[in-house]
Amino acid sequence: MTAKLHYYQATGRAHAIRLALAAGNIPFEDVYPVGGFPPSEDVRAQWRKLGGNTTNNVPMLEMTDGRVFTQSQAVLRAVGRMSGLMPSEEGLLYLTDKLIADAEDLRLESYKSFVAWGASQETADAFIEKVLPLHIGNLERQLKNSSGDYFVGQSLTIADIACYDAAVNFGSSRVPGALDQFPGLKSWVAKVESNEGIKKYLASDSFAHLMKFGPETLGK
Ligand SMILES: N[C@@H](CCC(=O)N[C@@H](CS)C(=O)NCC(=O)O)C(=O)O
Repeated sequence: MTAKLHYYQATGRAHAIRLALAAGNIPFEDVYPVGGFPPSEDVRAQWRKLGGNTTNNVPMLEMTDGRVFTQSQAVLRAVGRMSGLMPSEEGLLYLTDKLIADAEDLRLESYKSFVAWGASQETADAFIEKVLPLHIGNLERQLKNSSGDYFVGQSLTIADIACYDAAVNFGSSRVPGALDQFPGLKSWVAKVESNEGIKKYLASDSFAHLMKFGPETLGK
């Protein structure tokens, strides 16, 4: 038996969780809604039954021992604790939480700029020209302040995974070249991708078959 990650067949809000599971060597399988997107009322009812929330339940991680985790940021932290990707020192915990929130700020801005989901071309263009560079620059600034090659010192933590997901899946995959002005982040991206578990996952069929956010999401 393996853990089940309930979400759409897309990167979206589940992807940092997938990367953390991969880096932490926690086997998992993706469970997609029958009928795809948008989910049917039956699917939503199943998610509510399993996750318990009357609002949003996916991404939702169902563990082999029956525990079910919802809310992407909380799921990411839970996986971080299970897999040793969460720092233990108090000061480093604050920094980790703060970086996860910085990543979420970028993700929220990115979601606001999807032309296919109703954003104006003006909003999409502002994302490309101003909003994304602002957020990417803020990440680069903090990476420079780190005592090591990763955001929180010398080893990979869930802060790196959250920032990687935001900078790449919600940033440079939508705006190719977005990291070109940020050499520190560019070499850090290569480091994150060289993690054994992440490298294997990014080369897998499971990853290849996911819908990713590309330049077309910005009306280009
Ligand atoms: N705050 C939640 C938001 C979850 C959310 O908005 N999920 C979207 C997909 S990205 C959804 O379709 N949820 C449907 C549902 O759970 O019923 C989280 O971060 O997990």
